Amino acid sequence: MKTGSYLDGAWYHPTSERTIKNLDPADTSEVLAEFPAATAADVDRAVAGAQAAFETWSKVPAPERARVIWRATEIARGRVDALAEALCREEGKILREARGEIMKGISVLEYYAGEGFRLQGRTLPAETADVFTYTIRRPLGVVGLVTPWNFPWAIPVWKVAPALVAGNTCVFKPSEITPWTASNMVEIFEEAGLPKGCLQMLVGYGEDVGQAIVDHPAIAAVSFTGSTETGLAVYSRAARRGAKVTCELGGKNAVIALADADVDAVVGAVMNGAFGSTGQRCTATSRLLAHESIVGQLTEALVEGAKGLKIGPGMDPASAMGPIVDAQQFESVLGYLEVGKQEATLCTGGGKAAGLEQGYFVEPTVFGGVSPDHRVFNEEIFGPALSIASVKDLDQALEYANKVEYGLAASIYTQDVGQAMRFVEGIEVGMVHVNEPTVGGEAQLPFGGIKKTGVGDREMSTDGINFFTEEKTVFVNYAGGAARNFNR
Ligand code: TXE
Repeated sequence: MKTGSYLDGAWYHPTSERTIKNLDPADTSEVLAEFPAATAADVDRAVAGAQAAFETWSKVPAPERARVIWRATEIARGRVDALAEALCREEGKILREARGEIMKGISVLEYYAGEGFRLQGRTLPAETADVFTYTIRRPLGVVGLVTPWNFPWAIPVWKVAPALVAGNTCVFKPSEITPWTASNMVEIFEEAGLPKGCLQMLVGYGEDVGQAIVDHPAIAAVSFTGSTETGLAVYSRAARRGAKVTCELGGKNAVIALADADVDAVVGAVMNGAFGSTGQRCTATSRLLAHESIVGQLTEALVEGAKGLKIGPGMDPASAMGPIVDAQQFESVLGYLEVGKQEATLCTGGGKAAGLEQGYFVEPTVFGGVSPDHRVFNEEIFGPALSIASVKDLDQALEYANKVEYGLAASIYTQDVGQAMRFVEGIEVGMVHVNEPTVGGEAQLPFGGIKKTGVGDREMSTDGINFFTEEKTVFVNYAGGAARNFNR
């Protein structure tokens, strides 16, 4: 395992006093590695190296840049098991989910390798004869990428790949909780032949290295994923100095089940959405708004499902749900479970998992009788906790679903196409599902949300390329010097 930062094409051990202890959340006596923490001073060096690299990388033809991404895809494909194991051990999600995340990142790499052959501008008609007008896309320069721990492979990949293929160079700060997986990604790009300085990684703390990236005058754009509180602060600081910013933040996603819903399908989707990845997904299903005629039946089935989930270390093939990522998140989730017990009805779970005291394990938890003024209805818990509320019709479901300050994903279960389409129109989110779980995104589709979930361009798809480029509009007058007519 590489345990440092990566600067100018070499692994680098910062000499700061602080270290970052990488613990196994399934067994906190297990220290996986210690990383020396990079500091704000290292950001200057990282930016200088990235600026130098930009001079050559931005001039490499985009299809050639794409081939580097393609080689990274192939290398990653050859080491799926090792990547998944590292992810499982440092983040905690079960091995099957970790593998799924690695495969998702590989699809994103494939997609952006293809985009290198299509970095297209637009050709549009001019108002004047003999004038040719079109646009071209140009990279921004050095970009800053700050990522969270919950998808420590997929999120870095979906920022780094479009940034690089578009011709930018990157200063990347992974979450201090998951530096092992981040290092594995950097190693893959190194082996793929990415020139030195194009991807600078600093393993360090948010308030130090993260802040210095956000504030650095030579960083042209900041792409951030994390909490709403930090993200909004990042947004205002970076925007104030004129940088381009995109932030993907929290969620409080609802599944709506109307009276005619396929109950088994709802149960499957909610089990996956609420408890998959231990609920630590921005697209997690944290609310079920069920029609009053089926709310009892659904609650019963979900409670039974939650009780049957085998909790345990992600590396154990028998485990269906792993631990919470670290001590701080563990305390925060347990705190919310206490809040839920005070304000709603605890149907199952509600605390630490018995017999698993060596790690940060909590029980899958279901709250019933939740009302829209409860905190567990409104706030992102980021753990395996589901809040169920009863609704009388689609209008009320929409009112409840839209009441929260977030707007990432939502889903409806119904056989009535008219109701489904009214939901698609009325729901205030960035990603809408019909008869599908709230979780999931695909490389070629825009990913992101509205309200306090996001600001700036969507990620993945061509939107990822748009964020990491500027469009230049070109006017070519080939009329032999005749003046254009501006006096229409
Ligand atoms: O996020 P932070 P944390 C939510 C979720 C979770 C909470 C806290 O609710 O409970 O956030 O998670 C860096 N300037 N989500 O503490 O603090 C930090 O080092 C610049 C939802 O991990 O936002 C890390 O690399 N950077 C979300 C990244 O920001 C700073 C996914 C995210 O950290 C910084 C993750 C600063 N001042 C958490 N302070 C989702 N919806 O997917 C910290 N960082």
